[in-house]
Amino acid sequence: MTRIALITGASSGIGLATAEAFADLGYSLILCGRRQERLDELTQNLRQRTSENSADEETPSFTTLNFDVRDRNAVESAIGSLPDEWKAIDILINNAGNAYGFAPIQDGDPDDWDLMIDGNVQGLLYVSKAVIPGMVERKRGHIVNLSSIAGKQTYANGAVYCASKAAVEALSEGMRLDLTQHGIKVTNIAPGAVETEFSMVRFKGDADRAAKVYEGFTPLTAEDIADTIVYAVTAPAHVTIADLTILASAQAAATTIHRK
Ligand code: 8X3
Repeated sequence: MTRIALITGASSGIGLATAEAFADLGYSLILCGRRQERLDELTQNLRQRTSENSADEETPSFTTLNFDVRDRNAVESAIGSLPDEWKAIDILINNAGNAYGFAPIQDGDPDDWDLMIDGNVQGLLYVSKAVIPGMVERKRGHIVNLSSIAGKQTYANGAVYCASKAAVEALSEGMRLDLTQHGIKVTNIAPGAVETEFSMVRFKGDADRAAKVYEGFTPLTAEDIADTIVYAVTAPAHVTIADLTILASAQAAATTIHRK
């Protein structure tokens, strides 16, 4: 089998773009998400894409795991159920995560807070716990955690989302401290404004409000972030890309965007 990568949140946005970029590299993929139909569709597309692209090389394989990262038992049993040929995961992309709601702390909805902390922090930990011990045993691996500019700069109305991403920053550092000695690389990726379903989820389906986030400038695409992830995972063995912040050229800081 070719190199194996497990990607959470693979059914859309940065996860999906990373799946495509990795398939082009010939990696075999464990595509994880909550929407099985989307994962099936993605698998079909990737099979077609790789059969067209890889004439001589070994064709990568694809499999799917359907779970919500917030459900600890589901995470353990899904990843634990992988057949032997899929167990030796080389690369873990902790991408699943979302923002829910945009409000000052006094008006925040605790259900939204639970979704963000449970998904962005606990979920990342559950998946990591299911994958890291095997990497330690094999003495190799690469973990890529999707943080955000929001993990480095807190902004108004986003306290809990920013806190959840600040936790991801700390976990990336902590993982690197614990795992470097076991031959495992850890990369923290902190994107700024990327046009995906992110704002639709944050604003709970308010399409006009979501569109306004990306008005008057050229935002990043999911593919831009996938490119940086490829850069990190294809770096030479002696190089760790520890932490990358990627902003749109019109974005100077989390909430400073120069719009036309
Ligand atoms: C997404 C980027 O700036 O909307 O994490 O928080 S931002």
